Amino acid sequence: MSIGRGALIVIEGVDRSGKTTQCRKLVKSLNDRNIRTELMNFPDRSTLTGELISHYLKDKTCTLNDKAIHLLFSANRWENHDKMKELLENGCSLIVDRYSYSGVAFSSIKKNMDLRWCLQPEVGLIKPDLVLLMTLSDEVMLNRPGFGNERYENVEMQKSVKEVFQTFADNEDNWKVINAAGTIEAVHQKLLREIISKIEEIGDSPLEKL
Ligand code: T5A
Ligand code: NA
Repeated sequence: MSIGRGALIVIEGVDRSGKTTQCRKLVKSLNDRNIRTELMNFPDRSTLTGELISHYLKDKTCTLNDKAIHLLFSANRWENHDKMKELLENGCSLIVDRYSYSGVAFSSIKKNMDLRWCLQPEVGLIKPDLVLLMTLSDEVMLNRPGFGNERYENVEMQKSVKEVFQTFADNEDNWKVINAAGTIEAVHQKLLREIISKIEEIGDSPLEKL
């Protein structure tokens, strides 16, 4: 495979759809095929903004203005922007566990939060070459281990988030919907196929911005 720039691949989906499980496997499979790839995830809880975000998610009594937490999630992506750009330009592909779309989906469904306002702080971040949306029925989602521990992990909110994601999938370029209900291995193979064909397609096309 020629050494062009890396591809920016984003995995989105409701909570517990298996994003983190799949992202880890994808990075391994791509590196095994000599496609240099790194894993990133948002929120990145290891940074200063990430610590605040993690506290907000874990402690449901913590009150924070909805716009303020939205901007923190966005700042958390901007903190990683330069590093992402450099890796991509140096030929390293990135598998990213959640990105701006989670930011917009989870905030815009809140009362008095406007979708257009929510999109603004994301403008200028690197545009993904491919967004893979993992979908799951409500029943399967609720039966996955760990659901319900953090803020936002409730059925009502997840249903609304799902609708926002579907709207993105219907209207944006480069989105593919993947049924996440199969076995881990079956879902992995579907995702891997899409990613490899995207990497072959992008060649040396310039990075774009949101
Ligand atoms: N958020 C995020 C915002 O509000 N704004 C933002 O800008 C961003 C980026 C935390 C929250 O932050 C919100 C969204 C979230 O509510 P997070 O840290 O990504 O985001 O959330 P996590 O809790 O870490 O991850 P999720 O709940 O989203 O789970 P995943 O990653 O989708 O699922 P995963 O891989 O951890 O798997 C869940 C369980 O299911 C099993 C796994 O073993 C695991 O036990 N599993 C399967 N079981 C059966 N069949 C399969 N195919 C399976 N795949 C996985
Ligand atoms: Na996750």
